[in-house]
Amino acid sequence: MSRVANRTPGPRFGGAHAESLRPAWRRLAWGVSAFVLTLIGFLGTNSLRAANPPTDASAERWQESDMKNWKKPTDAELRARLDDLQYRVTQHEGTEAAFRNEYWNNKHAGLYVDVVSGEPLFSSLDKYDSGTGWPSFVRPIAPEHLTEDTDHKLGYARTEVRSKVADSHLGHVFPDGPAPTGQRYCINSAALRFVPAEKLEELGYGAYVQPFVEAGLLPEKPAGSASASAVAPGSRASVASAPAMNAVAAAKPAAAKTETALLAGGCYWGMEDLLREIPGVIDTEVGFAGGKTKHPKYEDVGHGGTGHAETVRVIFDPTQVTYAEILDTFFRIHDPTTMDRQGNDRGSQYRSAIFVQNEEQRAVAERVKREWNESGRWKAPIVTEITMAKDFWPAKDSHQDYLEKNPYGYTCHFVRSFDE
Ligand code: MHO
Repeated sequence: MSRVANRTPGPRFGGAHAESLRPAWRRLAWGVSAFVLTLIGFLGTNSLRAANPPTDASAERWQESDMKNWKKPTDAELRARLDDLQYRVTQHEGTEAAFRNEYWNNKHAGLYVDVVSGEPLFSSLDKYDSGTGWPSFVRPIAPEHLTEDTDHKLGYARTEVRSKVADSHLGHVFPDGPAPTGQRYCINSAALRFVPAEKLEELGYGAYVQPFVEAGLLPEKPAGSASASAVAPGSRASVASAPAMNAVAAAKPAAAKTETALLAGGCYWGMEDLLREIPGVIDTEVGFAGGKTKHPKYEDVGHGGTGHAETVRVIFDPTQVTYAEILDTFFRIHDPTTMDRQGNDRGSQYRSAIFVQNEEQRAVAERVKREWNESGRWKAPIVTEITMAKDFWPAKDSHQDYLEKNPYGYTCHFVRSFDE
């Protein structure tokens, strides 16, 4: 489940070392608005779609020039072409349910286009995790692709966002987004169609490829290029995170190089919820490590005896964040001084552990642990286990990104600032 994603820093970490916790009121406010809008979504439609993996773009090739003379289909045609939810959202300003829509958690690289006309609207390069359960972007692909208008439907002013050509209702924009724009484009998945980066060219969106190339997510265009032979062999691997195939190609796909950290610090979904916010973290997954039992289930691990600890696998880009910086956050988001215990959760499955991938990681882990012990920030000795990683067994789907799916779910984790 390796996902090469682009992430804008989440609200809880301003930088690699920052420890600012998203203020509780803000989390609550988002939670409440998510709940209200979810309710509206429920009342507004009875055809909620389950969260599916991103669908492939339609085989139809899009043409920018067609947009000039584009005519909106009749209402009857739209009803026939769109599913109920797409029709209700785009044509009647509907709102889909939070967390139960196609793209809120889509981390693949690509373009989001209007479901009706195919006009490009948003890029994964501008997508971030707002915690609301709707796809959120810091900006549109270009301002002229949208129209914005203020409405008062919920009793207060909101700025509605519509697509320029098809005039589809898309969602709203709020002024509480992260840097660099401070904007949060909160968009309904049902108004969008996702075109994966590697299909852009083929499906008529070649003009939008370049930013993905610059981000190291797509190879340089080989066709007609003098440098084609130098780029082609290994560069496609940059999308799939595979190693470069030869030295020439290896010069390019630096962005594809990822590193893994395996960290245990109590209930894994609470740990994951904070680790995923670190800028430079590409993907997280919860599971079990440090024990012997093969294919362990959550229930087995909970009964003890498997030796496994609830663990988060963190895939990160070492050009953006170092292993030591990740460990620094690790020592802030859980209490590493309680043996086989985290808060109310007791048992060896809740122990504090760093499962290192190699001797290099072991040396870094030992050093960071020592520095944290010597800093005296924690008032008792740190008991974190540092052992060589063996197997990592992913937990069931419902436990992945659990606190995103269940914003009010149990957690005992938070970021300590230690008044620095
Ligand atoms: N005390 C919590 C722990 C959850 S965590 C995934 C619970 O039983 O829900 O172990």
